[in-house]
Amino acid sequence: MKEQLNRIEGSAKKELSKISDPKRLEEFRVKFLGKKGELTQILKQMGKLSAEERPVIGQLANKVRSDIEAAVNRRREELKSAAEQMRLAAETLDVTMPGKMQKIGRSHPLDVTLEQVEEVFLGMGFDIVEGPEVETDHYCFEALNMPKHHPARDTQDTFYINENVLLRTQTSSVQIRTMEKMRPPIRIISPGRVYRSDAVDATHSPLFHQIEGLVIDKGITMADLKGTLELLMKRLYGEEARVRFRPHHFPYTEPSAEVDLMCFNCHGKGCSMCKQEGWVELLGSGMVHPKVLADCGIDPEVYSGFAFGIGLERITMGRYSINDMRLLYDNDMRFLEQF
Ligand code: 2NL
Repeated sequence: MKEQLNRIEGSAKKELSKISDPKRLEEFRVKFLGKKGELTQILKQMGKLSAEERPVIGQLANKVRSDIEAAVNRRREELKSAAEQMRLAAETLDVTMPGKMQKIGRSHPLDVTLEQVEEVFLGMGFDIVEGPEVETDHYCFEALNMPKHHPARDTQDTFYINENVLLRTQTSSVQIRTMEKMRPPIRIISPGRVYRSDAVDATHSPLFHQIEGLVIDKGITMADLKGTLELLMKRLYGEEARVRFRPHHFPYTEPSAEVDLMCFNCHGKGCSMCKQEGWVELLGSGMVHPKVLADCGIDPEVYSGFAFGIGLERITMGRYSINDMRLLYDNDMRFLEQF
């Protein structure tokens, strides 16, 4: 019996060292120490022993049991800490690894210019007003002193939806709507999409963007127009920007002026960039025609005002030396990434 016990202890310890997962360890424990385990089977035969042998074998059996128990517990702890070590190793973060590059979007050059223009005018107390792109004949032409059969209404230039409904050709329609609703003083800009039935080329697109401005109050003069636009141009093109006002004609302003910017390349001398002019045309402007004011219910004897219209594409192309308008619409990443 003594031999049997020693053999069990020996084979238990040998088997235990090979066990590497907790499930097998539990099976092992049941096999040696459980109610039907090998050790119990032997202890059941204790009755056959003599009175002298019984305490000796009993003591040995208890020692074997507690030895195996201790070994099982030790092995369990070993397996637990090995598993923990493996988990920690798998979860280790190397904070020195290079990060994944995130592609960050950016503003479109047209948006950059628009936001800067808006900022300049917000700073001067203007409101930003938007309105419908599908307009009626009244808001786009009639109210702007362009009656039926006026050349500007030509179907060659305007997208008509029906005889009375069209895609706006300028955002003046928004200014008219504002003048009909609000009493002076009025200080607004109206940015937005406008449409002309033009073929696409380097300087034309059937859809482009305009920013119009309108100021109506008592005592507004051409000097206010000049000061406002000069400030805008210096903000957009830098303090060294030089502008000139050149007489022009629009049906909705009187007098009217086009505003030119001195060519940055040749400083007015004339070069290939300004087509030998020395100046580049930037925008149209003027004092709101008395008839336009009167038709909106504003007394031209009491109030006066100025208005202007800027092509967003044109000033953006000027600022970044972009020579083809189509680049602004193609969404080619190689182009957009440069801004
Ligand atoms: C251009 C530049 C311009 C206006 C737009 C305007 C608006 C109202 C009354 C009077 Cl409500 N004028 N806007 C004025 C001058 C020029 O646009 O080159 N247009 C063809």
